[in-house]
Amino acid sequence: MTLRVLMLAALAFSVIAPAPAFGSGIGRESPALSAVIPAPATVLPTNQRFQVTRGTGIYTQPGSAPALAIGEQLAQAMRPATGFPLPVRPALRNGPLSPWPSLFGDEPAISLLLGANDARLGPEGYLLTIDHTRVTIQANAAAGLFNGTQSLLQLLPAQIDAPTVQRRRWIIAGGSIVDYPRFGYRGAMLDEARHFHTPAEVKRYIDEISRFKINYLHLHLSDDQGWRIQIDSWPRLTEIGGAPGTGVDGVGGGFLTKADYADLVRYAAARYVTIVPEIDMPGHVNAAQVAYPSLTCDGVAPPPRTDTEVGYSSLCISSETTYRFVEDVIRELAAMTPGPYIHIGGDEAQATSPADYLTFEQRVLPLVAKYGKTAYGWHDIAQAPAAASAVAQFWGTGNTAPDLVTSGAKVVMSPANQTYLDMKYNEDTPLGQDWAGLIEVDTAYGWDPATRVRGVTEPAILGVEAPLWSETLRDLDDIEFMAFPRLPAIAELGWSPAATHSWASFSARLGAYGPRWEWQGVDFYRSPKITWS
Ligand code: TNX
Repeated sequence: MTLRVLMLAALAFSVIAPAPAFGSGIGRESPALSAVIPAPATVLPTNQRFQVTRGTGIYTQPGSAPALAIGEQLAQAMRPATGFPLPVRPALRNGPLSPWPSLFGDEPAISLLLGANDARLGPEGYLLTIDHTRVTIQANAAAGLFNGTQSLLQLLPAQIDAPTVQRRRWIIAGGSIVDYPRFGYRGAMLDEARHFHTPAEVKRYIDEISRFKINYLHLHLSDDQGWRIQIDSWPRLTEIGGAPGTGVDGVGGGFLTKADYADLVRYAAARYVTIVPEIDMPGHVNAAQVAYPSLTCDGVAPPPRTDTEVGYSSLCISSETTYRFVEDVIRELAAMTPGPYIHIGGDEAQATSPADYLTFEQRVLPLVAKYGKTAYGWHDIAQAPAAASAVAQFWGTGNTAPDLVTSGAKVVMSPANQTYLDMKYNEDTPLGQDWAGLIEVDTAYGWDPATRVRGVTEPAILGVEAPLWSETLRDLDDIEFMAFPRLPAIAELGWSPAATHSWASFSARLGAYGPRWEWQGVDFYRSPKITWS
């Protein structure tokens, strides 16, 4: 009773508290409910609208620490620009059909509730309903709530991403969204080997990709130039392979300690992104051989390399030292990785004979399972029968891959001429390569994962991934310029139902997204294919 009176007093105070001087253009810049990238499965607008005010609270599923954490993340995303307190508290009452979250009666509220108990949604889907009194996100699991909050943020005016208070009204279009992913794996890959990117840069990239419901970040942690992850049983890998000057052109260097890696895993998990570590083998191992000459067949250390050639190094397939090394690395990686996958590379092994390649993969693929993880590799691994229980990442440019079709492996689609974020946009792009072609944003968007490779159909496909190789990319601005706006195109192919696929719709939504990247300080490519707001 007393509590109720106090609450009413608080509500009254919030009503009479001095209102901020709002600017003109009320509601004008609120996106339509259909503005979200990637496109939701179903969008049903109404003519209602919800206004976030100084009195708005965020209410979360009682007893759920993840829901409370997601509520706090949502509040943190909304506080700087609104200047509102947006208190986050567990809801008192709730139910899947009648979410009634608040202590305050009909105070405007945003509620994040679990127990949606809706089979369509799976673990990552959500229902978002918006009317004039409340915004409700319901999901079966926390990942779905997080995804719902990412959609909600895109429904606020673009200024929501501004770092300082913006005087305007925060109106959200009314209606409902039912949303869930087409594929469970929607990845981005970052090459840490060619140029090392610091944990702070990787975190920022995680922030940027998770806005588009990307749920895996694949880190390419070793290559000919450098070795970027601490392995206790082979310490020279990072002492030498991560030393200053080990980046392409002798620039940079560095590596992740186990503590750095654990911190990244945690940071990613809080954004519902799972880290997939890759150690590339049997090729792309020059840095490891510089550190440990016993990994060559003749025991002679090769010179360190900071050029961008590929296909010249190979582990010694007939040597037991090789397998001791590989097993140590896989064991340590598996122990530090909570996610289900360990990526063992397997691409461009031109310095390994075909017979040796098969011998190697037949022996190494099962080692990943031995340490409780699913083996994942570039599509070349599909030649090995042991790849039947693995995941193979298609990185070709053609539309055939016979080994992939017969192998039984699950497939992640990364066709190089559509998803490679290190390809130039056009001939004049100052960064990037062009061996797989020039990739404008319409090319990145213009394909279907389920028809891309003959015989690899929807049931075999785990998802899509957009790799970003970093031979030419040094800092976060470079990464952002190559990833955006192409990464959202790949995210939409992975998330949205095929029936929603429309360049007209996507390009319009992308154009309207531009101001968000500007407020976020993301250095995106202003593609001439898009009419930017
Ligand atoms: C090919 S695609 C590679 C990488 C390069 C990339 C540059 C693949 C599996 N291997 O070693 O960095 O091209 O675009």
